[in-house]
Amino acid sequence: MANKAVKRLADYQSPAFLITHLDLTFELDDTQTRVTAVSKLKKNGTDSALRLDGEHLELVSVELDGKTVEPRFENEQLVIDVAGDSGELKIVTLTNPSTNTALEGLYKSGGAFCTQCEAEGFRRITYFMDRPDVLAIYSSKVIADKEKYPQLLSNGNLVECGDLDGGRHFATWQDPFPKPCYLFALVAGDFDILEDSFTTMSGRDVLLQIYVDKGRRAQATHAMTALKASMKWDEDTYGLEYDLDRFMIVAVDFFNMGAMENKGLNVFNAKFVLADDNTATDADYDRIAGIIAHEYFHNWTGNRVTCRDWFQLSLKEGLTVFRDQSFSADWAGSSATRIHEAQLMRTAQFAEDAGPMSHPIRPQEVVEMNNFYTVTVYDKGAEVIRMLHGLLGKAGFRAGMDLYFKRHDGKAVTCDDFVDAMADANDVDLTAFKGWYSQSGTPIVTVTELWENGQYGLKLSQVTPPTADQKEKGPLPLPFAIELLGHSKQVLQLQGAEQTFALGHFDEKPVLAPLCGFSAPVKLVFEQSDDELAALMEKAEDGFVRVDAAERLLQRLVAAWLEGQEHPALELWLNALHGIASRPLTDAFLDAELFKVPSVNAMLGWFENIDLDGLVAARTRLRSQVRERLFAVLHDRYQMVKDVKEKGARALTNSLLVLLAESLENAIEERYFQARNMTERQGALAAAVAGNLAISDKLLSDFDDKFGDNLQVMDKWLMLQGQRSGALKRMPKLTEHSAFSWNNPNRTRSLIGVFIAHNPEAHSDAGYQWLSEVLPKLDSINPQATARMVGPLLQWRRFDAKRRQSLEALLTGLQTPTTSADLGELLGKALAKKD
Ligand code: 7MK
Ligand code: ZN
Repeated sequence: MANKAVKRLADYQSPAFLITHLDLTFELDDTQTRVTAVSKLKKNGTDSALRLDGEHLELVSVELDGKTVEPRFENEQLVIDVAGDSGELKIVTLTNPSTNTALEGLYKSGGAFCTQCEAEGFRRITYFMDRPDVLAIYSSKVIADKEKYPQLLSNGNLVECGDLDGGRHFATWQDPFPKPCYLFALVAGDFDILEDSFTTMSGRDVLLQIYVDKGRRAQATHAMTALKASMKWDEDTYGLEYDLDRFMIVAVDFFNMGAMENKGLNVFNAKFVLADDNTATDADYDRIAGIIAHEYFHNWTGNRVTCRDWFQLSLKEGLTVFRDQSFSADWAGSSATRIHEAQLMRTAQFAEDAGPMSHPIRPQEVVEMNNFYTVTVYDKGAEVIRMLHGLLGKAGFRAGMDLYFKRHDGKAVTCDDFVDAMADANDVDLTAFKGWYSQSGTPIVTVTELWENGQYGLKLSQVTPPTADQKEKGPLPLPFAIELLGHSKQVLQLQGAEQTFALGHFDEKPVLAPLCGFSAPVKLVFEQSDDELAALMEKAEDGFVRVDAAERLLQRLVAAWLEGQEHPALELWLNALHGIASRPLTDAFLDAELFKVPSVNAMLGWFENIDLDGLVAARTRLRSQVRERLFAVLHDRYQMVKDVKEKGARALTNSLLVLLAESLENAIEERYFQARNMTERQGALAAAVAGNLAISDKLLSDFDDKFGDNLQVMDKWLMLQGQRSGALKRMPKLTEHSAFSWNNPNRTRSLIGVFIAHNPEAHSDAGYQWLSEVLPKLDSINPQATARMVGPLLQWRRFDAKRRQSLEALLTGLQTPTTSADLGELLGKALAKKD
């Protein structure tokens, strides 16, 4: 296995040199791109050894102050002795973009050149101090064939362009803002451009451009609208104005992640830019707006103020996710937005924290940085910021943000610097709160009701169980929002391990709605009666509480079923659904959530040990109970909403179709063929697949006929194929299908990633066998994308004895001399002996 050293937060040292300026020249060529990097160095201490990172590069020459030097290699770094206090270093290297299937550094995406440098991709472009605390002023001259690559882009402002011999041309860009190398970007290609402009709060005009594949300009209009709304929102909410004359977005097909906030030149996975009603669902539209906002917001939270080191990743990501979530809630939000955020936390994040990869939002040890772009750093990070926002209030939080920018603009800083700015601006002590940055794991909050002589109160206590990375835990301050049904709402601040709260006099014991709005990223233990849960499910004001109450009822029911017993929760759940479906419709988005049977993945979080077959059977049984008992009333509701041209109605219709699929085969077929947009079409198709209906084959093949030439849309098809019953035996054919490609991570994630995460067939002997063939192949092509797919397999210790044995064998077999550092780190952690 590729052996890479562990890096520790505790070992941080400031850089031995500063690089104040970097002038880059790219002579772009498919297989031999020549990069000339001229940097101005300044010693930053007494060490005279300049150590530069570099990978997959062919070194041509090194000159220091005009004289050729012979560098040495130490620990995979290029080392140059610099005698004086400053100097000018010129390095020439060659790189091969065509064979770069890892999609880090400079690579070809379709016919275009593009780059991805975060976290440590710049070292595949030239030898450099590839760390975020080295901030330089960049200029980049890009040279390429004019006919094939008419557009040459990089960060900042275009300062010069012109023709060269041999049919080539060039463009020179200058970025006036000092930046770390992970924010560098270059794109060269032949695109269509959607243009617009934005006038900032101080009256400057900014040119906005979205570069897309030829013929796709019209599909970028939603992204453009979202961009302008984001720019306005950041001015209105935080007083933050855009700072360059031009803002560019490029949509590319080959991209490992969602998008990237390179200064002035965001690069996006095309699926998060392009949309029209015929090809994108309502959820796609919302996701696009959220990601456009996220990358735009990074211009301040990430670029103007950046991270000192990669352990501080949540400084920019947790904060920016919180900002994009707030934007989405304001802009296009529904009552389900917050529920979806909570669901992601409770499924993916809680599982990550309970597994071998557990880490705090500020990790303390990292092997491969790519493995730490996690739901913990991002989404739990955002929950931590949300708690701060709640604690300080809107105005207090804004004061903290203002002070943060005043102190740290143009600098590379730490999470502590951020929390200190919040504390100082509000004159509060946040020392205990900082525990959220250093402690991993999910606190379990136990709620005990106190009810005596008409006095109602609560005792809250918390413990955090040990995690794979950290044995000792302490209590953390957390906001516990409650509603007393029919009475008041308030937020209780739990400060220590245990606290009691007196809540006043009542004639009858009130019904408690706990953890409103998912006010803290914690698990709840609360022996609330089944009847109270049913009441919350129907009547609580808070949407999250209603969906959570349904889940808590179902958890009791499924636990009983797994033991071969019955449970009264079944009747209560069905009655509550009946009540909701019979009353006048008030919130279709919320009902769309309530009329879903939790996925097997959601159920995994309910139990420590995974009885996979039992959970699959329980889910099937729940669905058939709903159909048998509630068909009439749910079908009435379906009839009522199915033709309403409104987003909430479409969401509710799709939930009802999935719930009733086996009884609605004809309606599903009709809806599929008469769909007015992709939300309806995909909803019908998903229902056919969820119900494993005979009609599925016909609909899937029609979808292929209609959309086979649009691979972005075909990802939806691949995802359904990956999820579908019988997927495993079709895999050889599916991977040969023209919509699939081993080299494109959108395709592999859709088919194989979804299969691993959502299809129980992955957990069969034949499934494990197939994965043992496919995963090494994927890893050799694209380590980062592969590492992001194997998460569910790392939970092997939670499965039954037979699967445990097979999974251990599968994971062990993946550890070979050619395994990537990315996958290797995950396997090593998952297989480590437990003490
Ligand atoms: C989101 C990093 C980038 C995982 C989720 C994103 C990445 C990975 C987008 C890539 C981002 N900085 O803006 O956070
Ligand atoms: Zn981000």
